Amino acid sequence: MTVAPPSESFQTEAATSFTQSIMAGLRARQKTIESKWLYDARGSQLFDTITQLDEYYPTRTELGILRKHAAELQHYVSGNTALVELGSGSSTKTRALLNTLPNLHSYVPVDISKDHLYASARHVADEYGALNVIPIVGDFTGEIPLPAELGDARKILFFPGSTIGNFQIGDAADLLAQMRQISDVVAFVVGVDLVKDTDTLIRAYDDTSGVTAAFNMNLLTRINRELGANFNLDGFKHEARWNDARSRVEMHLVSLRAQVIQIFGEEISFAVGESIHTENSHKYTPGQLEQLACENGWEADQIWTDPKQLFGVAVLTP
Ligand code: AVJ
Repeated sequence: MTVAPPSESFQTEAATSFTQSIMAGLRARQKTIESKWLYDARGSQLFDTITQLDEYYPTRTELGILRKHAAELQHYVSGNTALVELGSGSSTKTRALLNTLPNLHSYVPVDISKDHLYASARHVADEYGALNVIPIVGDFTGEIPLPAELGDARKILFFPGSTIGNFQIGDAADLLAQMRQISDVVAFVVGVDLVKDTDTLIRAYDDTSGVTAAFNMNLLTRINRELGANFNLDGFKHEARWNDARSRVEMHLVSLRAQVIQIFGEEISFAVGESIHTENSHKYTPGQLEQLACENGWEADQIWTDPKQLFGVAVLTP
């Protein structure tokens, strides 16, 4: 498999987009940073470590569900069928599908973090020699530039990891509606973390070993490195909060004192206790997930869960 590096223009555009997003977020009344920026190379490594933590149940639980049920997806594979994975980091869960669906013709991982994407795409290509692996660097919240070589292949969309939970409900609805516009989709497999007791949820986002704290704080390191800001990490702390009204875990970086940071010659001030809101992880009930799907052009064909109902994998059909 030959994987052409992204063009120079893509990289410049990405840098501008990052700058604009960070500046807009830090100027907001409730300071915020878009969670997609968590995943630079270091952030992606830290997230891979998070997935192994005792407290962070979603990855292993979803993997167990996929290993138990993936064979049922064979029903959707016939002739030229492609697995299109949205937001593939290490494609760890992908292997549960690729191992069980040997007749897949292509695998198309789509991710914003190009280095991570290309590395994991090469590993998949090496492991699954007969599979046509076509990595696409892109932000799946926009138009996905699916490769022309897919032609009229039937597509199984794969959106694991409860990444849909990062989206505000309205944006999640828009994403489902957008995915519904992709041609020749026969199934859309979506992993979603389910509502549960607050203690379990908070522990999953504020582990005792501090890996999630490092993941969140890495944003400030990235902004210092890439935008020349002067955040002093000792002046901030990671915080995970349960927002019951919005049914979501929120990650925040809380200022421990009144302080001012400089970025691009602009001063951004923080009151003591003021936070930068860096991520939302929305939690659904199976019923809420089914309703969201049905309102946006899909049928909830099945929702597979684990015995403790911690996590759900929905199989949506057009
Ligand atoms: C990969 C976005 C699904 O929201 O649970 C893990 C990211 N953030 N720990 C999640 C995350 C803190 C994860 N997603």
